[in-house]
Amino acid sequence: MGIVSRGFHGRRSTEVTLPPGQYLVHDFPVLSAGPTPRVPPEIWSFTITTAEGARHRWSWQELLDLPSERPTVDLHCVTKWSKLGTEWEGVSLDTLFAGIDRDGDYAMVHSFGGYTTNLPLEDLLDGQAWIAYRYDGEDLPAEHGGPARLLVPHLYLWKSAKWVAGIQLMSTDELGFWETIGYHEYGDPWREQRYQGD
Ligand SMILES: Nc1nc2c(c(=O)[nH]1)N[C@H]1C(S)=C(S)[C@@H](COP(=O)(O)O)O[C@H]1N2
Ligand SMILES: [Mo]
Repeated sequence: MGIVSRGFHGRRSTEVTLPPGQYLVHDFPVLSAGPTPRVPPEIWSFTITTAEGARHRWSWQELLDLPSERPTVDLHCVTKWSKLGTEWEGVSLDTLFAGIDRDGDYAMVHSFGGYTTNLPLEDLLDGQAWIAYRYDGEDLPAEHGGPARLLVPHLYLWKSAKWVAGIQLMSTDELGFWETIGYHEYGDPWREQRYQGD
């Protein structure tokens, strides 16, 4: 694991530990597999579909009307950059899943533009994931997934789908965009699960 000096406080340095193979960046790289979709808030909506097919949909205004949280989290990209202490605002998936039948153990996340990524439902719950619409005190820029993206920072950042449109629950696991072409189905940066078989 890389030990990185985060800064100096008086004469003592504060050291932080990065996941294996990662290095620290201070800018915010943009990584998109295709063109940036422009999704006006009037058109944006977010839908949770249960394994049985029940649909729960929020408009942009309905999302904003839900209680929001302001997580400060570290980001770890599979291309090996990590960015620490990023500040977001968004709605917890716990809030969105309240009262919804959790009839599948797996989730496929869908984005405007066609991107998909899969993860276990339990990784979206218990304060681990948000639909984020503000970053660093500003509306989330389109290149970083605005108007809203999934933020699931304990997994490699490809799981944090930008321009998120919905989550489909499934009773069996299926693979998303990167997972289909060889990335790890789970993607824990601390276990360095970059590629299938890691
Ligand atoms: N819809 C969508 N979401 C996406 C991607 C993408 O190509 N399309 N790329 C993923 C990858 S590989 C990473 S590392 C992060 C990058 O987020 P950033 O561009 O805000 O740094 O978004 C993830 N979410
Ligand atoms: Mo990535």
